[in-house]
Amino acid sequence: MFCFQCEQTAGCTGCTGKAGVCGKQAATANLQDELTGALIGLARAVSGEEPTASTNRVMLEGMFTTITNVNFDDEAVRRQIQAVHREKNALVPGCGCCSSHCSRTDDYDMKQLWEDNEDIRSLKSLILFGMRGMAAYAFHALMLGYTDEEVNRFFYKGLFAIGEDWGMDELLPLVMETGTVNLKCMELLDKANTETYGTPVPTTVPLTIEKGPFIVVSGHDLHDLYLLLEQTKGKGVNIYTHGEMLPAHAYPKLKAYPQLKGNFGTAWQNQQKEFQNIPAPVLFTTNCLMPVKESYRDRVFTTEVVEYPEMVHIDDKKDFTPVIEKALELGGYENDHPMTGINGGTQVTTGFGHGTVLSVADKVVEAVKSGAIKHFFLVGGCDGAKPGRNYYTEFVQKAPKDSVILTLACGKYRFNDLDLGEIGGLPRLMDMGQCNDAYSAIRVAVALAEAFQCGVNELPLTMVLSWYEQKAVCILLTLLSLGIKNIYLGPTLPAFISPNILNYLVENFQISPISTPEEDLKKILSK
Ligand code: SF4
Ligand code: SF3
Repeated sequence: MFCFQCEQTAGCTGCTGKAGVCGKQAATANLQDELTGALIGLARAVSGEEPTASTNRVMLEGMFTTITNVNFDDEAVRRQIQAVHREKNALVPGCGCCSSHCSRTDDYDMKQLWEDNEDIRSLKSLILFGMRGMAAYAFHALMLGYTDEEVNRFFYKGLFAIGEDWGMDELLPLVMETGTVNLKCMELLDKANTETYGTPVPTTVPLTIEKGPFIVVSGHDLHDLYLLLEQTKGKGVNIYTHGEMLPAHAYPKLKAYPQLKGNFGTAWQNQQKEFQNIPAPVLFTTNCLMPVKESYRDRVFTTEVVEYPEMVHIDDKKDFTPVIEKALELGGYENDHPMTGINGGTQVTTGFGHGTVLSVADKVVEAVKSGAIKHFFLVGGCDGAKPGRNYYTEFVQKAPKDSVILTLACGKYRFNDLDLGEIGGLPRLMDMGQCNDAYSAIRVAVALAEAFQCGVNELPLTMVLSWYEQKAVCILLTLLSLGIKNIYLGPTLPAFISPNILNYLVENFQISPISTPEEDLKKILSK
């Protein structure tokens, strides 16, 4: 196996051997490569043909399946490969058994990519991993009935390019285009989420688990949460969000369910500790699922493209009865069970998306003009297991009191239970939502730039990002495609960025690896 798509990759170079650091076995990694190769074959078949809704769905599911911490199940990946082949055969019937085989629609062998020149491999990896992240967002939007032709089309274009013998000049613009299309995709998902469930409103979320049966629901898919809320109506089963599902509490139509009570635990990398002997089932709708431990292996359920060997999978019919029955059987805690965030806080807040922040735009602009707010920091992105991520907690703690911290994605669990007080009538810490809600941060930045009649890079705004998996890759590409400079990135730089490509990013976008909170704050604030 070879895989270097995430931040915890072995030795900061690549996972090889029997299994990856995430627990993905070599056989699964190889099958995922085979799946990606088949998707490239599908992209080849699509050039000249019209993909159908079913081709698009198979494309999104296939790409989503290969994201870190999503699918550990060989059988499931095999089924995906077969589905891709079926789609290809439907598009170009007879191509596979043609007597004058031209190899035009053949599957691609991913070894060719992994063994390519390191700069080409780097650019193609940026496109591929960025598209994997984007596929998850497009999939969530699709589940709510929203889809976009330009977004769908780009997957074929990008994958086709990966299979071609192209040079840096042809690949670099495609890297940027991945970012541009992902902005569109995040916008689509924002529209899907807010039109379906309402505009998020500031919401306080308790961390205590009330006594009695409950279900923990993890991942990014709001539609799955909605279906679960519907199916648990009047059943005496409470629902707690976990990880990236936390921002769901802020959507009016989800918030309206009385059984949606609070949030369980912290970021994904703590799940093996936090789920130990948990008296409730856990439902995973997306990443980040870690290898399941013995003490809770009878209570993990998966749905959508998440699968893990021997865990019960809820299929597309979305009948969550087995999860609900498990909750009733396990019974939950006997008494209310207080839990805290990483820093001992007993509640967190969320719901500061673009709708909320822009509704008080006058207040924000006034606070900047009066000097009450001197700087904005977007401290957001993924959390992770490797050491060095305390940087983000310390950064937030050490940021001057006249600065506002915007945050999003699961990296916020490092500091979202801290009480940072208020500034100009606004909370100093504002959670904008999931990673895809980077769209909100962009909307706010653009609106501020308009209000101050300057470019986004001239605003007193600094992005301090943490990455782990491929969704962070597509978001980073979006920010770069918008020309946003001076981003601080950590905890380490991606292994798939070659020294030459890094130089390019530093020269053109002044990306900096994080150093220490003190040094970085000094550098940022002295500008
Ligand atoms: Fe390694 Fe990350 Fe790939 Fe898992 S996803 S095999 S940890 S690089
Ligand atoms: Fe987290 Fe896995 Fe990336 Fe949506 S849940 S951000 S790491």
